[in-house]
Amino acid sequence: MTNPGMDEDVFEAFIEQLKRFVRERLVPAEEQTIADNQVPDDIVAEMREMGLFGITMPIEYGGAGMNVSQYIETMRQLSWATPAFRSLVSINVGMTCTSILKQGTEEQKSEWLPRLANGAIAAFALTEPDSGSDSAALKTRAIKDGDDYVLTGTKRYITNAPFADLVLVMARTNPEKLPKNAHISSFLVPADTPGVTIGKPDAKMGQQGAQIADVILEEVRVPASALLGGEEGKGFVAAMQSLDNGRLSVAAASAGYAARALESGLRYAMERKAFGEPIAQFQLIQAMLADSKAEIYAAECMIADATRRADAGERISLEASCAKMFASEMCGRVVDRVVQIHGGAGYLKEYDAERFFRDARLYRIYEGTTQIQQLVIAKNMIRDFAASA
Ligand code: COS
Repeated sequence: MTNPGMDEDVFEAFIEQLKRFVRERLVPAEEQTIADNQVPDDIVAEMREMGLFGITMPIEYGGAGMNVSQYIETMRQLSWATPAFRSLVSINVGMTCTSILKQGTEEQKSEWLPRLANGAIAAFALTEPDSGSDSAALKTRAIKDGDDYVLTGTKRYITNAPFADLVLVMARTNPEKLPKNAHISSFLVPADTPGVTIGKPDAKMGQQGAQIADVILEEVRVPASALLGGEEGKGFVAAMQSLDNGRLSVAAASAGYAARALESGLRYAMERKAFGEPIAQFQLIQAMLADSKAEIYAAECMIADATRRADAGERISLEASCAKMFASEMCGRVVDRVVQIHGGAGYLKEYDAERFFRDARLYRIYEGTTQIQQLVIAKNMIRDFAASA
């Protein structure tokens, strides 16, 4: 059955309000966010007030009950502004909410979803120093001890770790690799649990304001009720389901940011004169503008199709990977052209093109590199072919 999500009229009014908020509040706050490497407190408070941290949580848990299409459209609109703003809410409303909703027990949903919808911040701790793309090789251990589990290990590049109230930790409940990666389980770990240390935020190429850091777990004792779903072995599937969702969010972020960059390229091309006329009149500039526009439109169409299928209840691993791969690579091409349109000015910090170029680079890496998306796509093609043969 198709998930109708939020009432369509209410959603449209919300998007209009969001567009104004993005242009009137977030874009002017970009400079400070980048300089401080942190979203300003008053902006976080306004984002909470708008309900942005709870858009996907069902209404009975204090959220807005958006379906996938609506949530992803919200992420696309938010991504007109510098990436830090989407980054702050996306782990709550995307990956963490998906894991808890799909795999959590009723008690876990009632305990965590209302808090997250209210603006408690979540981090999703899958990646480790020795396991990035090969998630199932993670080393963090969770050992059963009476009614508790004791977690030990290090998680790396964890978005929002410095601000997190809750860390969803993927850990091994079995030292051996089990079929379908059933050696992995997920744990809901409050960030203030004794033994949890957050490392210094990593210095990055771009996306200032979105912070990442290590999460170090030293004999962190949590009750068995922290085990997601109350059953060992569900952590990998939960992570992959969350990643399907997270990949759509990165696709939307790429499409939204590419549109912002293209607008700045178009404006510059209309204002900047060469040989006595605006450079937008030159066909080689027009080719860059047109290719960018067409590619953004293609990404938007892919995202719309994938999210519609997700709302119809289909498994969309292949479509999410196609959309993430295409949109993030496309965003890289668009920001590169926008630098080119700016010419020498495109290389200067004074213009936005330079930071668009640095910020966009991450979209091709996180939530699975382009190469991982290729693996997922091909794997699904082969499986579907074998099943239909
Ligand atoms: N939905 C539901 N179940 C899923 C699933 C999904 N999206 N993906 C996997 N599963 C389950 C299935 O049961 C699957 O078995 P079948 O394929 O027989 O149905 C099982 O998990 C094992 O999956 P798979 O065979 O794909 O596991 P691999 O160890 O081969 O996974 C990849 C390899 C590379 C796909 C995976 O490790 C991955 O996505 N890595 C990238 C991680 C990443 O994106 N990190 C970014 C940072 S985290 S924010």
